[in-house]
Amino acid sequence: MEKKWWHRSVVYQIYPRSFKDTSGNGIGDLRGVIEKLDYLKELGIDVIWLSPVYQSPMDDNGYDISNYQEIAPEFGTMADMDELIEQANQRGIRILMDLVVNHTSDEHPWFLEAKKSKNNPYRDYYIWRDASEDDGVPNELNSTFSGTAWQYDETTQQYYLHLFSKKQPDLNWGNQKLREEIYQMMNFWLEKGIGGFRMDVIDLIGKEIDQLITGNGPQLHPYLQEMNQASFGNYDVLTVGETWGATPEIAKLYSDPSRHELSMVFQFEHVSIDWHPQEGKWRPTTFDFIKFKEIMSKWQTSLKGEGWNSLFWNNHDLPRIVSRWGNDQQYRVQTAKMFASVLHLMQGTPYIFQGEEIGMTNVQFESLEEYNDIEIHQFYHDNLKKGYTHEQMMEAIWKNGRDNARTPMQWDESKNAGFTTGMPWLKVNPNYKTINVQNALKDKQSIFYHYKSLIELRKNSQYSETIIYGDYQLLLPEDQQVFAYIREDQQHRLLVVANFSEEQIVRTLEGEVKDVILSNYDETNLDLSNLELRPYEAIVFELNK
Ligand code: TEU
Repeated sequence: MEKKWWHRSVVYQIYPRSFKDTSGNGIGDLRGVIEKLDYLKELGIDVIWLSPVYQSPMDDNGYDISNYQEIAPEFGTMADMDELIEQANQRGIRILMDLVVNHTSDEHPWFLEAKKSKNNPYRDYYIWRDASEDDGVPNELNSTFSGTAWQYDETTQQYYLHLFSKKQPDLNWGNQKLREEIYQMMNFWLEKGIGGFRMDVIDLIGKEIDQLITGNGPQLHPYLQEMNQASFGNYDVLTVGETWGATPEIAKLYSDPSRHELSMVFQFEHVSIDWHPQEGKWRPTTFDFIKFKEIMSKWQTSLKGEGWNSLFWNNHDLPRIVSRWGNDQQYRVQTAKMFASVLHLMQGTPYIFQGEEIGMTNVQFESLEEYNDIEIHQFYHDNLKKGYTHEQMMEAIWKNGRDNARTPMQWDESKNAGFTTGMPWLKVNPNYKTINVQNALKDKQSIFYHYKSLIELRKNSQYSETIIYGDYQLLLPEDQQVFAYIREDQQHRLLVVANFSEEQIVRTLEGEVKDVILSNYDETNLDLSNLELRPYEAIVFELNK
């Protein structure tokens, strides 16, 4: 497989609204990102994925775009954006823009035109259908944010499709003119020197609505090949698709280099493992550790040589990993480091979501009003109608609500965690006095420095090639507490062992320890035949070959 710069990269996701506010309006901004570039350089990442900063009515915090080539005033100006790209590039950091082209805002000029009349030239940029025979919605498709995916438009007496909120009408990718306009817009950004795109729900663009096909439609891959040819294929950039329905076989279609589509995709099999098959995250089920290891390992082995993995625990839609599957109280530091080690030594490109590197946790707001996320509010109301109780929904929101990830970044122990001098748009997690960047940077044993070491190992050590390209093998697949795997190439044999439980346990593993590369406890046991593992202990060994 031809080597690419992004095989060696570590990406840091910024949710700009919650990162750093410099204007005092309570909303993070681009100048805040510029201000913190040196912090990110210190961590060692070399790519930033910037969640949307384009002009938007902010119904879904920027995932509803009304102008792809303007910056939302609350985030700054295009001059700030240009400066960010340049200042980042000077530090060897590339910027990935979030490409949200499954839908626009209903305030995008295309949609404002489209809804004027049935024969408006922009009508066909969106998806319109007549009412069904019984005068109801055209079909049974639902929105990801609950309820029907169809919204009636009085003026033209037709419904339009929205797979997310009704302020996010879906674009009709079957329209060639629309596709060309999008490619031109992508080239506008590529010419500015960005490092690539993260592509929002890209698996939906090939949809066949009348056959009720949304994800993985028949035209999806032809469109991506066309997009590649008309835009980013002419640049040396990273492209990562958000693909909820991807299996390894599907992921290869996107990321096999010979197909000229994307660099890699985000798959979600592991992160939806404890969600109800139909009702999703609002009805959490138990976490099946054996299945979890099986899924992680399947992705490691099946893309080998034929595609590329992206590695992540968190993003702006998911709960915080330490709270989700670890212990965010007594063992928060050990847990955070354990999850980091297990992920960062796998094959693929790791992604860190802002705050993960200091072990930020989920939040529990008392009342629904304190939450901002549109998905939380829509599901709360719809599920109550379906028979869920208030208590049940609040529990589910505490566990899996998207605002867990979106509370402001905790910089220091000053008011509002140093995020803003104004009123933050979403309340700061009350634990900010202990969990913050200032404390993390002062303490050489902090989670931050553990991440830094992992990045250093991947990018700049004698083990780099083994970590990036080595083979993967799962050990102890049936073990209920331990996640252990080998990474190996001709030079090195690495063993990663992690205790996913709060118990002190002993295991027997094969091999002789040559070196301890990294661990999350002070002293490490070296005898693999009698390996004691403390709560959430994770050790990375080099073994004799
Ligand atoms: O997310 C896609 C998506 O399907 C999520 O809404 C997800 O299903 C849900 O939050 C479960 O956690 C992308 C963006 O990442 C998300 O922020 C946007 O709201 C959505 O697309 C629409 O653009």
